[in-house]
Amino acid sequence: GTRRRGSQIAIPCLFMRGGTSRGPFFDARLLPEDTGVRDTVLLAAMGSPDPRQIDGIGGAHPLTSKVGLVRPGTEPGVDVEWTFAQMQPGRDTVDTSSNCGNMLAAVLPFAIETGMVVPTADLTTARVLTRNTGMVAEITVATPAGPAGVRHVSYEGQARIDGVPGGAAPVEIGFLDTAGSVAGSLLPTGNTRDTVEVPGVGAVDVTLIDNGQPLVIVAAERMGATGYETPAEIDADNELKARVEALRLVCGEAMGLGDVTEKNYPKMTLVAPPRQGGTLSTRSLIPRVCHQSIGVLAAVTAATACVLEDSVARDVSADLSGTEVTVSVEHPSGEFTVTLGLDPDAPQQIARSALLRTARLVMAGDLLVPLSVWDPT
Ligand code: NQM
Repeated sequence: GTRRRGSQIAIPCLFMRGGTSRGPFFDARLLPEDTGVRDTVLLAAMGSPDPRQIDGIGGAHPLTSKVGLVRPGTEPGVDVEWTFAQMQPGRDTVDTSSNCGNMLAAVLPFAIETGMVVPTADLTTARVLTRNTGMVAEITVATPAGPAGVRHVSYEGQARIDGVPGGAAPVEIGFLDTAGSVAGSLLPTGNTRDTVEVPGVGAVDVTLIDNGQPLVIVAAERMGATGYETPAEIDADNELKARVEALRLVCGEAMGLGDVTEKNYPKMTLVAPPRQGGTLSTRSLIPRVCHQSIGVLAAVTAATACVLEDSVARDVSADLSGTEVTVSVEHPSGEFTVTLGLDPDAPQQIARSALLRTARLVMAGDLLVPLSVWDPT
C-alpha cells in the first residue's frame, strides 16, 4: 500500500506505455476515495497545471498527460475495470468523461503485473470495463511461462503499430458496444451530415459521430488546410486552430454536449483523400493540439464514418464493401487498421470493431506526492 517517505507519501505505481500514449497506472483502491482529493493527487503526480509539468511525470503533451486507475471487476462478466483520467499541461482539469483506447491497451498488462488477473495459458483474454463511459472491451495478451513455469506478460514480439518504434507483443482489442459513448448515440443529430454556421468561417459540412469517441469530421480543405500537414505545422498555425475551435464550439452544442470550451471533446478530425494506399487521410486535434497519430476510438469512429452513406468522410475516402470491412486510417505517422463487423441486415449498423495495439511496462516503483497534497497517515 501507500507509505510515508519523509515529507511525502509514496504510492505504488507502474509507468506504462499503452499504444501511442504513456502514463502512470495505479491500483485505484490505493488512491483517495474522495474524487476531489484524488484529483489533487493526480495533478501533483503529473505536475499540472504547469505547461512543462516540470514538478511531475507528465510529458508536457496531452498524449503523455494520461493516468489509469485500475481495480478488479466489480460487476458480473467484468474481469478488470478502470477509469481513465485525462490531464492537460497548462490546465488544472482532471477529465474522466471520455475514453482512451490507447491507455486501455496497458490495463490488462497492469492487472496481470499486480496480480489482479492470474494467467493460466499462453494467451490471456479478459473483459475490461472502462468506467468513464461503461464500455466493455475483450482484450488478449501474451502470457508465456517463464523458466520456473511462472507466467508473465510478454512485451516482446513482432507486432508493430505506427507511432511507436520497433516491434512488441500484440495486444488485441475487440469492442462491441462503443456507439454513443459520450454523445448518447452514434449520430447525435440523427444525420450523417449536417451543415453548421460557424462565426468567421461560414457554412461548414460536418459529420457529427460517436463510435467510442465523439468526433467532428470535416474536410481539411474547408478549414483551409491540405490535411497532409505535420502535427507541428498544425500546432503552429494559430488561425487554422482558431477556425477549428470555433467549429468545435458550434458542433459541441449541435451534438447535445453543451458548452465544450473547457471539455476535451468533441475531438476534431480533418479528413482528406488517402495518399498511402489507405482508406482515408486524417489529422486529429485532441482537441486543441494535433495528435501525432490518431486515438484508438477516434480511429474506430473515423472508420465508422467511412461506411456511412453521405458522410463527410465518404466524400474523400476509398470505396469499401462487404460486411467485414478493413479500414486503413492514415495519420501523421503512418496508418491505423480497424476491422469493422457490419450487421448484414442493416449495413449502416456497426456490430463490432477490432484492432491491434502494443503496450510496455516502462518503470515500476512509487510515485511521490507531498503530504501537504494528501496525508492518509
Ligand atoms: O481515441 C488521444 C490517445 C487518445 C485517445 C485523445 C484514444 C482514443 O491516442 O481512444 O486513444 O484523443 O486525446 O491516447
